[in-house]
Amino acid sequence: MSLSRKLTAFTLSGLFVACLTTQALASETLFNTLDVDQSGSISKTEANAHSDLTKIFSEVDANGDGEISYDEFTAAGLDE
Ligand SMILES: [Ca+2]
Ligand SMILES: [Ca+2]
Repeated sequence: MSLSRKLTAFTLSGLFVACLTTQALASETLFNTLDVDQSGSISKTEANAHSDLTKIFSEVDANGDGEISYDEFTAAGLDE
């Protein structure tokens, strides 16, 4: 690996750590990861990939429309 490639890898890992340590950014990143199709909400299908989320889906979906919005996501404290 060349020196410039090593530097690039180091910078990228540094950015990743910076993201993880920023709470607001981390919760948004988590939400975006779960929202696979980037529709702005987590559908039951998307939640099914995560058994823990499937179990609490109906509780987190406060308005019962079958999708978890970002507001419902943060209100449930899933970002903590
Ligand atoms: Ca979605
Ligand atoms: Ca909802």
